[in-house]
Amino acid sequence: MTSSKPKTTYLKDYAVPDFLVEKVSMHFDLNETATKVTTLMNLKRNPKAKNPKATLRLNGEELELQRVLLNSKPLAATEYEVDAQSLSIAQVPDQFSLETEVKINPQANTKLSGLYKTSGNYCTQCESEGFRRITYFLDRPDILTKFTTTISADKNLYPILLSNGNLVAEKQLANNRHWVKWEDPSLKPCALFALVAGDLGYIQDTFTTMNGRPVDLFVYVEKDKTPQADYAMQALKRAMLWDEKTFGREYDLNRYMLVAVSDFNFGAMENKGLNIFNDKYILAKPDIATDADYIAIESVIGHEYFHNWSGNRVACRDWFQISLKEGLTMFRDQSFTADLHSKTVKRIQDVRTIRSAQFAQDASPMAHPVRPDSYIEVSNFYTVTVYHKGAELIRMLQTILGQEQFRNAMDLYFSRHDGQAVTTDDFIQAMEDNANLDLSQFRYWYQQAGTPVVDIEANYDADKKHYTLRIKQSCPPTPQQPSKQPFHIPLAVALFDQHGNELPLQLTDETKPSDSPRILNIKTTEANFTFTNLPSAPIPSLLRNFSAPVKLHYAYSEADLIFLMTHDSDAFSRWNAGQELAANIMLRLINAYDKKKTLTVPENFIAAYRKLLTNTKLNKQLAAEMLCLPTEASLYELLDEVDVVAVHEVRQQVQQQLARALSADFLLVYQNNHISGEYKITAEAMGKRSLKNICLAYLMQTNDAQIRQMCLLQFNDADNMTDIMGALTALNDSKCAEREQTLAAFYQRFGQESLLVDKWFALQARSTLDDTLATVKSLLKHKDFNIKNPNRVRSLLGTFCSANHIRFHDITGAGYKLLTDYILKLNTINPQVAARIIEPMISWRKFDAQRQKLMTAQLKRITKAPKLSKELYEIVQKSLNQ
Ligand code: HT7
Ligand code: ZN
Repeated sequence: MTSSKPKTTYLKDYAVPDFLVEKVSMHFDLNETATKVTTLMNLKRNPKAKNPKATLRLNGEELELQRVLLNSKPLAATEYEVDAQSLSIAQVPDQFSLETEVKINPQANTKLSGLYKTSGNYCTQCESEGFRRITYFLDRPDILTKFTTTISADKNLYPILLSNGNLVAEKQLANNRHWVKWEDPSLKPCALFALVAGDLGYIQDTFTTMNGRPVDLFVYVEKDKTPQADYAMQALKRAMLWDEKTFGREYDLNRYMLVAVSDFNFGAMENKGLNIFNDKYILAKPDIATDADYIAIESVIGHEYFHNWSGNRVACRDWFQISLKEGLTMFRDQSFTADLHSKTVKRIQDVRTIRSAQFAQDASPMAHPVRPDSYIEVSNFYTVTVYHKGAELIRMLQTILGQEQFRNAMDLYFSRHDGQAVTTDDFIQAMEDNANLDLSQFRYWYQQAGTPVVDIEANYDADKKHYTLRIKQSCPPTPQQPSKQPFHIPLAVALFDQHGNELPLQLTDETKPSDSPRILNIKTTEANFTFTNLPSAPIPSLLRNFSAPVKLHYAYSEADLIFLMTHDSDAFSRWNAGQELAANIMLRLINAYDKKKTLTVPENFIAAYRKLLTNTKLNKQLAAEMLCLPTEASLYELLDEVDVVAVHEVRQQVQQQLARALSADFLLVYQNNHISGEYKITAEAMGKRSLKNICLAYLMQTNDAQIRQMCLLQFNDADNMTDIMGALTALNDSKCAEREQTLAAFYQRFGQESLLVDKWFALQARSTLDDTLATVKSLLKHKDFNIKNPNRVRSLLGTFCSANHIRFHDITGAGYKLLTDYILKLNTINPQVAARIIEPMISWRKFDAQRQKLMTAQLKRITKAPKLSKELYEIVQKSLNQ
């Protein structure tokens, strides 16, 4: 919290630490309101420090200091200084021990950063700067040290006491308390420290590593939830095996623990050997978790496990380098999911996120490079840009280097920097050194914000049989970066003849054709590529597999897009062509809507959809993806000024016209795929479920009583959550008795399952019915709404504001006011959550004048909050001033 203007931290000011920590021992005497934390560390001056006489300044926040001992001698109050952020000691020798004792209040910690209580258990969250809320320390990621942790607590209330590393001693104490000692042999930053204490249930298993070492695996959950932990355990074992096979990475400790908690600011945290998860990414059984939940659980468990190498053994030097570990680890978890399930479907889903959320961030006042160069509050930079665009950069490197070179370069990176805290430049350097490549221009991807635009024009010369692609790249200005250097863009290209044959690709200066598709490396603002030996004008397939995170402009005709939708040899590109076709048609209709013209979906588009529905050979998951129209958010990215109502109405109209024209086909596909049997998480079974549920959603657009009955039947008969949610989702935008009935039945049946109550809140928040704002207001008063639980806040308020554009952007401004009321409450309760849910309001410049006025009025209201958190200050200030 701050009353004065918060300070900005700049990458250019990075300096090595003045002191190093050789080792640290901590003791936690756990108590709900007054936990005593004793920290003993061995410190020495850093020989590389600029100032050999520097004052020792330890970070610390909301700590009650009890005593300080230097080389075992208590310091007098005059020998140190304490303020709200630090403990400073001016006179220290070159090498010494320092012991501090502080008191903290875990029960009052609603920020969920540091040590806090969740559902009766204790847990910690230290990344990025939570450790300083536990003890005074050099809380920066380039301080790597070895931790020993002892914990004492009431034995009945907290029988399980966990920390990083290996359990080396346990004993019984007086007053029914017990004591444990954990030793972590690895070097780690304090951000990876963890402690968990509680009355938890667990399951146990073993994984034998590629070198034959057994690792004991544990999954800890609330006591009655152990039957829901099996899937997580199996997912962990799959991740461990995959990382050995794909990247040659072996786990290093003897023990690996996962813990599920119900109050968590994020998805999960990769603490060394003791990963802590938001319980929604651990708990699963078919009548609780949807197919999408199962896939997400496996991917998040994989993500945290993969961090053991990318993030923990090779750590970040400073918090500007978050993408070094997050972009890389996200790329690794994306590859894991793609390998275990469908490569195409995974790619489609990831590209959707980039196009709707990341492109939006790149165009927003919070736009920042993958490696930001300044921040006020670092927790604001765990963003879709750092994670998802960061992962795209790694994917481009893999494309540029080729699979084999990339794997070798990864080996070099891991072995060169094992046990170090490094930078994204070090990562690129390893790529360059291994492949003997110059990637200096590629580095701009880390340094420059904004989404590059690639304009392509094609020309066919029938006499010479030449086909030329004229390519231009540009990048719009972003805050602090008015002009940009050209990026190194790998553009994957294939050419097709009229019959759908892929053509050999030979550039004019080449002696023979190369494999298709090929990568055109674009490094300048303008580049021409001329292909030869082409007997007729080809149809180009550009940016295949979304080979770079750019906006591609090429004037495809509708006929070309329909051709690619059916003939492109790459399934991703077939989906992409369908999306582009749909988006073009919808943009035309948005224009017509503004001019009050009738909205008619063209016949050729309906015919293309009919073809999709009647193609029984098409992979069902892909068919389901292809049937989804571009989201409202992705259409926003194609418009200079967003007309919320027009976008919504047009999307609705297109759905309705498709549904009416193709109702018989939708019904047949629904029936053919609505088959019962044992619930399986196979591609085939998931494909059937997603295809039938999307058909059901279309059928509901026909406003037919029989279809509503079908939804009801599916809801009542379903033996799995995917089908239950499929029925509820299909009914969700219709004012009908069946909707009321199923929503009530859902709560009645699952009201005790907190993760399902989240789904129940989210469903209602997402409904486009005109009374949703009122419903949300009343749900905020529901007995199950709890502002201190981030999942609940995200499911109700987060969903309403980020996924229900038409109701959130209500022209009265009531949605903005509601969000602001809660942001102001969350400002003190949990500023990290507040800073997430404010996002839909920060890009107010994209909207019409009236909405702009209403949003800015609410943003200004936030600036007047008496104790505005750094998290909100940074976002609101950037939103209003940039
Ligand atoms: N590395 C983890 C980041 C994280 C985090 C950051 C800020 C505030 C709270 C947080 N909880 C977890 C998560 C990950 O990417 O694996
Ligand atoms: Zn991560």
